Amino acid sequence: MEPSSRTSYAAAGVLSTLAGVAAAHLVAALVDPAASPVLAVGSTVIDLTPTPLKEWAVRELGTADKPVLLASVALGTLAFAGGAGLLARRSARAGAALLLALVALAGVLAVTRPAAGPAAALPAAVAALVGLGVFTLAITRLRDASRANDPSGTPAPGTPEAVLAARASRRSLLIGAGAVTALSAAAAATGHWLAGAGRRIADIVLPRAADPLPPLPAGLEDDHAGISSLQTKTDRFYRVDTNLVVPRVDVDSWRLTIDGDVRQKVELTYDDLLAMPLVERDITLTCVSNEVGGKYVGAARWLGVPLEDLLDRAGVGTKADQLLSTAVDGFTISTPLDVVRDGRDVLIAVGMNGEPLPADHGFPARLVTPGVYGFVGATKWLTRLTLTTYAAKRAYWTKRGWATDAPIKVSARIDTPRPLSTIEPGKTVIGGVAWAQHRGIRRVEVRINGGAWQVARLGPDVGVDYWRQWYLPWDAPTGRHLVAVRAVTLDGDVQTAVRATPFPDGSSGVQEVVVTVA
Ligand SMILES: Nc1nc2c(c(=O)[nH]1)N[C@H]1C(S)=C(S)[C@@H](COP(=O)(O)O)O[C@H]1N2
Ligand SMILES: [Mo]
Repeated sequence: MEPSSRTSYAAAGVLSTLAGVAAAHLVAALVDPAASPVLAVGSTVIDLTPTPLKEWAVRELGTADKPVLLASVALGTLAFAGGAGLLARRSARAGAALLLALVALAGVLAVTRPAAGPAAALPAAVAALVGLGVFTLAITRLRDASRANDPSGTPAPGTPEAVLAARASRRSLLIGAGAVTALSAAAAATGHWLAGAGRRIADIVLPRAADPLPPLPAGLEDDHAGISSLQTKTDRFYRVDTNLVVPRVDVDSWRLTIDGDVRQKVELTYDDLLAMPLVERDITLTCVSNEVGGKYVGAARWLGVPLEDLLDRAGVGTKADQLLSTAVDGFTISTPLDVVRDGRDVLIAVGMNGEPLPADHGFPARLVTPGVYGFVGATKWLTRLTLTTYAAKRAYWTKRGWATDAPIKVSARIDTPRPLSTIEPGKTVIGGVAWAQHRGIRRVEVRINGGAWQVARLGPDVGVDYWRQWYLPWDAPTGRHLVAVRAVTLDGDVQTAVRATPFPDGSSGVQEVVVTVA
């Protein structure tokens, strides 16, 4: 066989897999977007990833962790597909069997997802049909082509007829491959477009709060460049979740159900929810994976229905000790019932910074619980609230060893100067944000080169559930300096210097940055 033949067989495996995956993606868009093979495999990898590896990925890759994972799954799949193609050079049946095994795996994973419906197997079935169809066709063509080059075939090798025949068969193979690629791309793109259709978020007009908050005061960022803005812009708000692609919820068929230990089960449509009295609250969210000085924290104005109003409608029983919230994809979060019922402003939020929640942040509705890390109180794409017990049900992260109750630890962050930066000597400021949600910040202190803790000036007070901007004017002398910061809560708790990793209930320690003044 000619040297290019191995490549051709491997390409046949890869192309037919691409065709199968693309067709499945299109069908998935129509029946159940998350059942698309790539997503089903990727999501399972996420769920099975051990906690230390996940922590590493969040730390080292940040929000790039998901593209990296998707690319790895895609590369692994294509390598496997290429292998199946090579195998088919010896035995077409063995190659096909290998591909079928790959599809079967994706199918099983799609069907066993927590939120999988009866249609979840359909995309894999289509992948098998299309993928194996293209594969069989391609392998048959390749065999014919190599037979045409074979000395035993007609016409005799080396004759002009043979050269022409070989060229023609190569051309038809290339055209076939091109057609498969183009059709696959079209199918995948259509699938993507379909999955994004429905009532568009941008077309939704939210009602106003019954008692709207005044606009926020001017923040320190106006006077001191580098300090995080008092309100985080929605498109700059950190995003943390287990989703490879965020759920696109069809708001017209979406329901919020409150069940479990309640007097009566309550079911609300999106419009029912919007018809309830809405409130506005300024609340800062923090992720438990945030390292000291990290960026997984953001402050926004949320519009929503007080959770208490919904619980009152349902009538909470006496047995429950946790509020188990479930997202549309089956992801779960447990929030201690005594936390959500202690009078704090827990919301079923529908709006963020004056707009409907974007898909990334939980459209159509999410839970917002001030004072606890996101993994115990900020369920996005919320669809069910179940009053139950910790003995009966364990949530996604609880099953993986993370804390059941996780109040946010007091923490201060230096935004400016940047770590390891070089700044000019003379008058400048050291500044940033500090948070201790639901306890509030009394004081922020800065220490330069191990000297005394100096009290920083604070920005506007937006309430105990919100972060506080701070700055310390500094006449920076030339040299290398070590700057540290810590915060003190309203109830006098001083941020500890004792370091803790994010696992299992949040990081601690004091941030120190090295700055060169020259
Ligand atoms: N459905 C769902 N909700 C979720 C998560 C998730 O993985 N899935 N992650 C939680 C975590 S760990 C955090 S920190 C917050 C982050 O919210 P944000 O992405 O809007 O900043 O969402 C929480 N809600
Ligand atoms: Mo988180």
